[in-house]
Amino acid sequence: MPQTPTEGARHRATRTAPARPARTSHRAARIGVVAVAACLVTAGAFALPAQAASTLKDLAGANGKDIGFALDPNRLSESAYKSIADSEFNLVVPENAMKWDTVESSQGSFNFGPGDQVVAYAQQTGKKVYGHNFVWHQQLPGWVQNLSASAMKTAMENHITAEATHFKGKVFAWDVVNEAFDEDGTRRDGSPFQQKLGDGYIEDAFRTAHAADPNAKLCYNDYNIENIGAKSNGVYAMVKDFKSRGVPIDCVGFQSHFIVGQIPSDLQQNLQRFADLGVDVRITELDIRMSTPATQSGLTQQAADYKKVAQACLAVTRCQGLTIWGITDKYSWVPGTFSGQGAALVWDDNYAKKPAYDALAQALGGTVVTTPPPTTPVVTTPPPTTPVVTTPPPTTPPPSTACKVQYQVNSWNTGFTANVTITNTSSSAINGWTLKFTFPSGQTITQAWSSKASQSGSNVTLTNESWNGSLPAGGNTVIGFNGAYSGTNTNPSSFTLNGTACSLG
Ligand code: 9MR
Repeated sequence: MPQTPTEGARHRATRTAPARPARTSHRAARIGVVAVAACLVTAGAFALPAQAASTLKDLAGANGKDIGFALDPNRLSESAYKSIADSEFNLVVPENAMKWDTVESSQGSFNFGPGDQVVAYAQQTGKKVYGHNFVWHQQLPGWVQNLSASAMKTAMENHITAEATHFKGKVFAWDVVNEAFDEDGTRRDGSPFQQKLGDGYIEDAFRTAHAADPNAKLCYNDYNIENIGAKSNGVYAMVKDFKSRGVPIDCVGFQSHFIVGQIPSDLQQNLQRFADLGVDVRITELDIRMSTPATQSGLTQQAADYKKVAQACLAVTRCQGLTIWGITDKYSWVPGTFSGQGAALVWDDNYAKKPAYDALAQALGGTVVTTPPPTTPVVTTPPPTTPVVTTPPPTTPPPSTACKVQYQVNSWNTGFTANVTITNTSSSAINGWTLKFTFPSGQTITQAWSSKASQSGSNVTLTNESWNGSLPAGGNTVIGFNGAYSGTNTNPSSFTLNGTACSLG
């Protein structure tokens, strides 16, 4: 089937195709915003999306989803980059550090240094590492391309075995094969693996990776497969075939290099049909580009688009999360590939949050704070003849703590991330809180965020930070921590807040 202009426009592999203008007009986007703004004004409310207190990591974690970014370890020396990387994400993907040209630029000589740096950073900051990638026709050293068929098969198997073995237990999932399909849904003719080894190389790659690291999740990753169409149908047929024959495939990555206003309307449906084959799905390389310089309406449309993508993933149980292909527009791959386009990420060139940040946070459940309309104070002046009655000062009832705790955990190997939502279910505000619980199976906290943690034996005490100590009646806060365990990771069965037992839920 012929390549559609939309598909061609979405990715740099077809960068000669002119990028189509966004389907949703800027005018439509403006009307949308005005309508929302008018509605908020009418209700006497203002929106503080994304509540300064919650990071994307807190919010995604509370939904049991990963929120990742493509990391260039060389950028960590920049404090603004590092501070966003540290606080906003619970997963990293090495943007280039684990690709073939870095890892094995000459045959049999392995350089895991850059990948090790990514792993070390992830371990220090409590993030999972998603490996990218073993087999791809790009960033592939010339020596591989020049091999005979049988030598290439051996080289591919050796490469996968060496890399999977080196990172075993440190990388929880891998893009085993990347971008192996053409736009018409057939195997990519331009891949040297396809040319020399034929269709069977993909299956061989998955079986080899599984033999080297049986615990790693093994994924197929591609672009322009986010909609239901010729290309995604080709991948779908392969996954279905693999599942029916027991080829070890666990997941499919949808890169999602989008253009503003062109998020496929069937994204969720497409993710779901893959999930229904019995694989996990994931948005793996999200960015949403526009013509530069960015306009306000472009940024507004982009925010709506980021939200749509997050909502599609949230709506699919097997969608493991979203990974954004970088942090700041300053270092995105887009302008270097698509001339005149960029501004595709969530932080701008100066690391300021773009509207897309709040939109993502809201999609992930960030609170919108609404303030009731101001009520006109009723001034009552006592009539002059009324005798002055001295009323004793009202006695303040002792503050009652009633609370609900939701404990959500995401475990891997011997580590886990827990997100704990504390809700004040009483009718008065709580000012300052201490949450206590006991770990039932010897877990230890290695790093906590949004609270101060201390642990004595199995007893854990978490106290509020200065910014989340006040919980209005009905209000909540999400805190989290990483931990280590061995054997089982049983959830704590009860929690107290300021000494009072909380309900669970
Ligand atoms: O972002 C990556 C960029 O730094 C590299 O120069 C480029 C090389 O082709 O690869 C970029 O990442 C790609 C990813 O590995 C696979 N999907 C498409 C991404 C954007 O090109």
